[in-house]
Amino acid sequence: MSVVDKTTAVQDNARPRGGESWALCLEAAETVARQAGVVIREAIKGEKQVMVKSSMVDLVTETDQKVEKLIINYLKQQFPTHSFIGEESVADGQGCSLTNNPTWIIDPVDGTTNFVHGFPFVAVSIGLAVNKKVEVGVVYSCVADKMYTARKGHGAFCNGRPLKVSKVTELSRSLLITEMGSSREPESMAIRMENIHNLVCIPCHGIRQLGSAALNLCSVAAGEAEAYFEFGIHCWDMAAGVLLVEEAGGVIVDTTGGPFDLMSQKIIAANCPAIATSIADTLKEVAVGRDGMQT
Ligand code: LIP
Repeated sequence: MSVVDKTTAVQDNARPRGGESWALCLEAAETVARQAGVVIREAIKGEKQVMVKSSMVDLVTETDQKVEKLIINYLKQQFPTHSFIGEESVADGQGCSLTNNPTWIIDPVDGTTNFVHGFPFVAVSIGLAVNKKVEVGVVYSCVADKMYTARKGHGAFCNGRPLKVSKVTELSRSLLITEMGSSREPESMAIRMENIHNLVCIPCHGIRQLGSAALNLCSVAAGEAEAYFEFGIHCWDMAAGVLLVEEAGGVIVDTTGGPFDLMSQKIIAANCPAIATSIADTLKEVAVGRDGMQT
Protein backbone atom coordinates (compact mmCIF):
# COMPACT_ATOMS: atom_id res chain seq x y z
CA MET A 1 0.00 0.00 0.00
CA SER A 2 1.53 3.42 -0.97
CA VAL A 3 2.21 6.13 1.64
CA VAL A 4 -0.72 8.20 0.30
CA ASP A 5 -3.03 5.18 0.55
CA LYS A 6 -1.85 4.45 4.11
CA THR A 7 -2.45 8.09 5.12
CA THR A 8 -5.94 7.99 3.60
CA ALA A 9 -6.63 4.68 5.32
CA VAL A 10 -5.60 6.11 8.70
CA GLN A 11 -7.77 9.20 8.14
CA ASP A 12 -10.74 7.00 7.19
CA ASN A 13 -10.26 4.88 10.30
CA ALA A 14 -10.05 8.02 12.40
CA ARG A 15 -13.48 9.26 11.33
CA PRO A 16 -16.96 7.68 11.08
CA ARG A 17 -18.40 7.46 7.58
CA GLY A 18 -20.10 10.86 7.92
CA GLY A 19 -16.74 12.56 8.47
CA GLU A 20 -17.44 13.58 12.12
CA SER A 21 -14.41 13.54 14.43
CA TRP A 22 -14.37 11.38 17.55
CA ALA A 23 -13.98 14.54 19.64
CA LEU A 24 -17.22 15.89 18.17
CA CYS A 25 -19.01 12.60 18.89
CA LEU A 26 -17.71 12.54 22.48
CA GLU A 27 -18.74 16.16 23.04
CA ALA A 28 -22.27 15.49 21.74
CA ALA A 29 -22.64 12.38 23.92
CA GLU A 30 -21.51 14.29 27.01
CA THR A 31 -23.89 17.16 26.28
CA VAL A 32 -26.96 14.95 25.88
CA ALA A 33 -25.99 12.70 28.82
CA ARG A 34 -25.98 15.79 31.04
CA GLN A 35 -29.40 16.85 29.72
CA ALA A 36 -30.69 13.32 30.38
CA GLY A 37 -29.24 13.46 33.88
CA VAL A 38 -31.33 16.52 34.74
CA VAL A 39 -34.52 14.62 33.81
CA ILE A 40 -33.48 11.57 35.89
CA ARG A 41 -32.47 13.64 38.93
CA GLU A 42 -35.82 15.47 38.86
CA ALA A 43 -37.74 12.17 38.67
CA ILE A 44 -35.81 9.82 40.97
CA LYS A 45 -37.55 10.84 44.20
CA GLY A 46 -41.02 11.26 42.66
CA GLU A 47 -43.96 9.00 41.83
CA LYS A 48 -43.17 6.59 38.97
CA GLN A 49 -45.21 4.58 36.49
CA VAL A 50 -43.42 1.21 36.73
CA MET A 51 -43.87 -1.51 34.08
CA VAL A 52 -42.28 -4.97 33.69
CA LYS A 53 -40.47 -6.45 30.67
CA SER A 54 -38.87 -9.92 30.54
CA SER A 55 -39.62 -10.78 34.18
CA MET A 56 -41.26 -9.35 37.31
CA VAL A 57 -37.90 -7.85 38.28
CA ASP A 58 -36.99 -6.45 34.82
CA LEU A 59 -38.47 -2.97 35.28
CA VAL A 60 -38.99 0.04 33.02
CA THR A 61 -40.52 3.46 33.71
CA GLU A 62 -41.80 6.35 31.65
CA THR A 63 -38.54 8.14 32.49
CA ASP A 64 -36.46 5.40 30.78
CA GLN A 65 -38.60 5.84 27.64
CA LYS A 66 -38.62 9.65 27.75
CA VAL A 67 -34.84 9.89 28.30
CA GLU A 68 -34.06 7.44 25.49
CA LYS A 69 -36.14 9.51 23.05
CA LEU A 70 -34.34 12.68 24.21
CA ILE A 71 -30.91 11.11 23.62
CA ILE A 72 -31.72 9.54 20.24
CA ASN A 73 -33.44 12.68 18.90
CA TYR A 74 -30.42 14.81 19.86
CA LEU A 75 -27.82 12.45 18.37
CA LYS A 76 -29.89 11.81 15.21
CA GLN A 77 -29.97 15.58 14.62
CA GLN A 78 -26.18 15.80 15.04
CA PHE A 79 -25.33 12.61 13.11
CA PRO A 80 -28.16 11.75 10.66
CA THR A 81 -26.22 8.90 8.97
CA HIS A 82 -25.60 7.03 12.23
CA SER A 83 -27.50 3.99 13.53
CA PHE A 84 -28.99 3.48 16.99
CA ILE A 85 -29.49 0.62 19.45
CA GLY A 86 -31.48 1.73 22.51
CA GLU A 87 -32.60 -0.51 25.36
CA GLU A 88 -36.19 0.67 25.31
CA SER A 89 -36.43 0.87 21.49
CA VAL A 90 -35.38 -2.81 21.37
CA ALA A 91 -37.94 -3.59 24.08
CA ASP A 92 -40.53 -1.90 21.81
CA GLY A 93 -39.57 -4.25 18.96
CA GLN A 94 -36.96 -2.23 17.06
CA GLY A 95 -33.86 -4.04 15.79
CA CYS A 96 -30.69 -4.76 17.77
CA SER A 97 -28.28 -5.55 14.95
CA LEU A 98 -24.77 -4.14 15.27
CA THR A 99 -23.36 -3.33 11.79
CA ASN A 100 -20.16 -1.60 10.67
CA ASN A 101 -22.06 1.70 10.42
CA PRO A 102 -21.39 4.16 13.30
CA THR A 103 -23.89 2.96 15.91
CA TRP A 104 -24.88 4.66 19.17
CA ILE A 105 -25.58 2.01 21.85
CA ILE A 106 -27.70 3.58 24.58
CA ASP A 107 -28.99 2.68 28.04
CA PRO A 108 -31.03 5.73 29.09
CA VAL A 109 -31.32 4.75 32.75
CA ASP A 110 -28.87 2.03 33.73
CA GLY A 111 -29.98 0.83 37.16
CA THR A 112 -33.71 1.18 36.57
CA THR A 113 -34.56 -0.87 39.66
CA ASN A 114 -32.40 1.51 41.71
CA PHE A 115 -34.20 4.44 40.05
CA VAL A 116 -37.63 2.99 40.91
CA HIS A 117 -36.59 2.75 44.58
CA GLY A 118 -34.80 6.11 44.68
CA PHE A 119 -31.45 4.35 45.24
CA PRO A 120 -28.92 6.80 43.73
CA PHE A 121 -26.67 4.32 41.83
CA VAL A 122 -28.11 5.17 38.40
CA ALA A 123 -26.43 6.28 35.17
CA VAL A 124 -26.91 7.27 31.54
CA SER A 125 -24.73 5.07 29.33
CA ILE A 126 -23.91 6.08 25.73
CA GLY A 127 -21.39 4.24 23.56
CA LEU A 128 -20.46 4.73 19.91
CA ALA A 129 -19.29 1.67 17.96
CA VAL A 130 -17.79 1.85 14.47
CA ASN A 131 -16.95 -1.34 12.57
CA LYS A 132 -18.36 -3.05 15.70
CA LYS A 133 -15.59 -1.60 17.92
CA VAL A 134 -16.43 0.94 20.63
CA GLU A 135 -14.66 4.26 19.87
CA VAL A 136 -16.41 6.63 22.31
CA GLY A 137 -17.94 5.96 25.73
CA VAL A 138 -19.83 8.21 28.16
CA VAL A 139 -21.35 7.12 31.49
CA TYR A 140 -23.02 9.85 33.54
CA SER A 141 -23.67 9.02 37.20
CA CYS A 142 -26.31 11.69 37.40
CA VAL A 143 -27.10 11.76 41.13
CA ALA A 144 -23.40 11.86 42.03
CA ASP A 145 -22.74 14.25 39.09
CA LYS A 146 -19.79 12.15 37.87
CA MET A 147 -19.17 12.26 34.09
CA TYR A 148 -17.07 9.29 32.95
CA THR A 149 -15.65 9.67 29.43
CA ALA A 150 -13.33 7.81 27.09
CA ARG A 151 -12.17 7.86 23.47
CA LYS A 152 -10.22 4.89 22.13
CA GLY A 153 -6.50 5.60 22.47
CA HIS A 154 -7.05 8.80 24.45
CA GLY A 155 -7.52 7.59 28.05
CA ALA A 156 -10.45 7.45 30.46
CA PHE A 157 -11.58 10.29 32.74
CA CYS A 158 -14.03 11.14 35.51
CA ASN A 159 -14.97 14.83 35.56
CA GLY A 160 -11.77 15.43 33.59
CA ARG A 161 -9.45 13.56 36.01
CA PRO A 162 -7.58 10.51 34.54
CA LEU A 163 -8.78 7.06 35.61
CA LYS A 164 -6.39 4.17 36.37
CA VAL A 165 -7.32 0.61 37.36
CA SER A 166 -6.17 -0.98 40.64
CA LYS A 167 -2.64 -2.44 40.94
CA VAL A 168 -3.77 -5.50 42.95
CA THR A 169 -2.81 -8.77 41.20
CA GLU A 170 -4.22 -11.48 43.50
CA LEU A 171 -7.88 -12.55 43.63
CA SER A 172 -7.48 -13.11 47.41
CA ARG A 173 -6.82 -9.36 47.80
CA SER A 174 -9.64 -8.25 45.47
CA LEU A 175 -12.99 -6.53 45.81
CA LEU A 176 -15.36 -7.92 43.15
CA ILE A 177 -18.70 -6.79 41.76
CA THR A 178 -21.48 -8.85 40.21
CA GLU A 179 -25.29 -8.78 39.92
CA MET A 180 -28.14 -11.26 40.25
CA GLY A 181 -29.57 -9.85 37.00
CA SER A 182 -33.20 -9.79 35.94
CA SER A 183 -33.89 -13.53 35.57
CA ARG A 184 -35.27 -15.55 38.48
CA GLU A 185 -35.10 -18.88 36.61
CA PRO A 186 -34.13 -21.37 39.38
CA GLU A 187 -31.26 -23.13 37.58
CA SER A 188 -29.50 -19.92 36.56
CA MET A 189 -30.04 -18.46 40.03
CA ALA A 190 -28.41 -21.53 41.58
CA ILE A 191 -25.33 -21.17 39.36
CA ARG A 192 -25.07 -17.42 40.12
CA MET A 193 -25.21 -18.14 43.85
CA GLU A 194 -22.66 -20.97 43.47
CA ASN A 195 -20.31 -18.58 41.63
CA ILE A 196 -20.64 -15.98 44.39
CA HIS A 197 -20.08 -18.65 47.07
CA ASN A 198 -16.96 -20.04 45.34
CA LEU A 199 -15.37 -16.61 44.87
CA VAL A 200 -16.16 -15.43 48.42
CA CYS A 201 -14.64 -18.64 49.82
CA ILE A 202 -11.29 -18.21 48.04
CA PRO A 203 -11.51 -15.84 49.95
CA CYS A 204 -11.68 -12.59 48.05
CA HIS A 205 -12.11 -9.43 50.15
CA GLY A 206 -15.78 -9.13 49.18
CA ILE A 207 -18.43 -9.09 46.47
CA ARG A 208 -20.75 -6.10 45.88
CA GLN A 209 -24.03 -5.89 43.96
CA LEU A 210 -24.98 -2.27 43.23
CA GLY A 211 -27.46 -2.63 40.35
CA SER A 212 -25.82 -0.77 37.46
CA ALA A 213 -23.52 -2.54 34.99
CA ALA A 214 -22.28 0.77 33.59
CA LEU A 215 -21.33 2.11 37.03
CA ASN A 216 -19.82 -1.25 37.99
CA LEU A 217 -17.53 -0.88 34.97
CA CYS A 218 -16.73 2.70 36.02
CA SER A 219 -15.75 1.41 39.49
CA VAL A 220 -13.24 -1.00 37.89
CA ALA A 221 -11.91 1.78 35.63
CA ALA A 222 -11.50 4.06 38.67
CA GLY A 223 -9.55 1.41 40.64
CA GLU A 224 -12.33 1.15 43.25
CA ALA A 225 -12.86 -2.58 42.59
CA GLU A 226 -10.59 -5.13 40.91
CA ALA A 227 -13.20 -6.80 38.71
CA TYR A 228 -16.86 -7.02 37.69
CA PHE A 229 -18.51 -9.99 36.04
CA GLU A 230 -22.08 -10.75 35.02
CA PHE A 231 -24.19 -13.14 32.98
CA GLY A 232 -27.35 -11.91 31.24
CA ILE A 233 -26.69 -8.24 30.53
CA HIS A 234 -26.91 -6.46 27.18
CA CYS A 235 -24.76 -4.46 24.77
CA TRP A 236 -26.36 -1.20 25.97
CA ASP A 237 -25.35 -1.95 29.60
CA MET A 238 -21.72 -2.57 28.60
CA ALA A 239 -20.78 -0.57 25.47
CA ALA A 240 -19.55 2.66 27.09
CA GLY A 241 -18.15 1.04 30.24
CA VAL A 242 -15.96 -1.51 28.48
CA LEU A 243 -14.08 1.31 26.73
CA LEU A 244 -13.63 3.13 30.06
CA VAL A 245 -12.05 0.01 31.62
CA GLU A 246 -9.75 -0.59 28.63
CA GLU A 247 -8.65 3.07 28.45
CA ALA A 248 -7.96 3.00 32.22
CA GLY A 249 -5.56 0.06 31.67
CA GLY A 250 -7.90 -2.84 32.42
CA VAL A 251 -8.96 -5.89 30.41
CA ILE A 252 -12.34 -7.12 29.12
CA VAL A 253 -12.81 -10.84 28.43
CA ASP A 254 -15.58 -13.39 28.06
CA THR A 255 -16.66 -15.28 31.21
CA THR A 256 -14.72 -18.27 29.83
CA GLY A 257 -11.56 -16.15 29.68
CA GLY A 258 -11.72 -15.99 25.87
CA PRO A 259 -12.21 -12.94 23.65
CA PHE A 260 -15.03 -10.57 24.67
CA ASP A 261 -18.09 -10.23 22.40
CA LEU A 262 -20.27 -7.15 23.04
CA MET A 263 -23.41 -9.04 21.94
CA SER A 264 -22.78 -12.18 24.03
CA GLN A 265 -24.67 -10.99 27.18
CA LYS A 266 -21.73 -11.88 29.46
CA ILE A 267 -18.54 -10.19 30.63
CA ILE A 268 -15.52 -10.15 32.92
CA ALA A 269 -13.96 -6.69 33.33
CA ALA A 270 -10.78 -6.70 35.41
CA ASN A 271 -7.81 -4.53 36.32
CA CYS A 272 -5.32 -7.14 35.02
CA PRO A 273 -5.19 -10.40 33.02
CA ALA A 274 -4.20 -12.47 36.11
CA ILE A 275 -7.37 -11.60 38.01
CA ALA A 276 -9.54 -11.96 34.90
CA THR A 277 -8.14 -15.47 34.37
CA SER A 278 -8.58 -16.45 38.05
CA ILE A 279 -12.25 -15.41 37.88
CA ALA A 280 -12.84 -17.21 34.56
CA ASP A 281 -11.25 -20.37 36.00
CA THR A 282 -13.65 -20.21 38.99
CA LEU A 283 -16.91 -19.37 37.20
CA LYS A 284 -19.51 -21.89 36.15
CA GLU A 285 -21.26 -20.71 32.96
CA VAL A 286 -24.86 -19.45 33.13
CA ALA A 287 -26.86 -20.07 29.93
CA VAL A 288 -27.70 -16.70 28.35
CA GLY A 289 -29.04 -15.50 25.00
CA ARG A 290 -27.40 -13.25 22.44
CA ASP A 291 -28.23 -9.65 21.55
CA GLY A 292 -29.47 -9.20 18.02
CA MET A 293 -31.18 -12.59 18.09
CA GLN A 294 -34.35 -11.12 19.72
CA THR A 295 -37.46 -12.31 17.85
C1 LIP B 1 -29.45 -3.45 34.62
C2 LIP B 1 -27.97 -3.75 34.60
C3 LIP B 1 -27.59 -4.70 35.72
C4 LIP B 1 -28.38 -5.97 35.61
C5 LIP B 1 -29.87 -5.68 35.66
C6 LIP B 1 -30.29 -4.69 34.57
P1 LIP B 1 -31.07 -1.72 33.45
O1 LIP B 1 -29.73 -2.63 33.51
O2 LIP B 1 -27.26 -2.55 34.73
O3 LIP B 1 -26.21 -4.99 35.66
O4 LIP B 1 -28.04 -6.84 36.66
O5 LIP B 1 -30.59 -6.88 35.51
O6 LIP B 1 -30.12 -5.31 33.32
O7 LIP B 1 -32.16 -2.67 33.09
O8 LIP B 1 -31.28 -1.10 34.77
O9 LIP B 1 -30.82 -0.73 32.34
